Amino acid sequence: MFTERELRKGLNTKAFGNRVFTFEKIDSTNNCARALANVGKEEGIVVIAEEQTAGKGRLGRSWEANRGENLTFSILLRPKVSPEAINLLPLSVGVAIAEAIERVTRLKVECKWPNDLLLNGKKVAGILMESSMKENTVDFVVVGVGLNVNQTQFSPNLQARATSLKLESKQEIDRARLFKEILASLEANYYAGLKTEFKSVMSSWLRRTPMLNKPIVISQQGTIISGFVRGLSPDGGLVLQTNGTEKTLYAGDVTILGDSQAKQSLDTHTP
Ligand code: BT5
Repeated sequence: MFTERELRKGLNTKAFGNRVFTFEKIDSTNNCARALANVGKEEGIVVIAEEQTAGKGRLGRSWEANRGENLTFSILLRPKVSPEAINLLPLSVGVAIAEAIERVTRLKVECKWPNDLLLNGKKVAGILMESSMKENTVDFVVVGVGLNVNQTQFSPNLQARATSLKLESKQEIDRARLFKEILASLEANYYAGLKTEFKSVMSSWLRRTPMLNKPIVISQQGTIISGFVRGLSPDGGLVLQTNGTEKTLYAGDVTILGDSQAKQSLDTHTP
């Protein structure tokens, strides 16, 4: 099991990871980080667990990760930005993690809106942001990261869609080293992002996405919308061209269509 000492040794950050709470088993690192936020803990503390019994995704979905093989952690942030700006924060986190993974593995990481990282088209990481407001300002944000590192077997429902750094690089990854690279990268991107209310991250995110000008289908709690991705709005929404008009979407699950699927479902949306 990780120890705080091992995870902080050689860590090159100012505030991120100044305290690292390590757990063998916990319900969800996001829940724990939120509880710590509610008792006034400072920005930069991290909660990391070898196993989560109720790891969460968005909208009540679950995050599955084998014990001791991955990175599942949450970081507490108290960004002094407008509430609208925090929609861009998961994009900044995605870019930061992608950069750290590339430094350690040389694999090419892509960003998928709103909160996924992909390797060869498969999901390698998910980001879950939970925020709390006080009098119309941001009180705190907990950013949870689930990253598949050395896991090589996934449950049947995930097998076709999930991958890990080990599966793609054919190498066992030093999780503690990767964690420290990620924290340093997160901190650098976060401080740089604060200066522009995270708008500065948009160009790096767009460079990393396979979605631009591609046909997609987006599902929003039962409603399905299809169209071509045209970019990001200034507050982190996905700009979609659909039936000749542009729409900005703020939530949903995206499927990027392959050429043959695109022809079938988007004949009427040719740009
Ligand atoms: C996410 O949600 O991708 C955000 C996941 C965040 C997990 C971290 S772990 C540390 C922290 N503590 C928590 O409790 N959570 C955070 P979403 O976009 O809703 O995707 C969830 C979906 O991804 C599931 O419904 C599955 O289809 C799929 N999935 C689950 N586990 C996966 C895995 N290990 N790899 C790839 N896909 C997975």
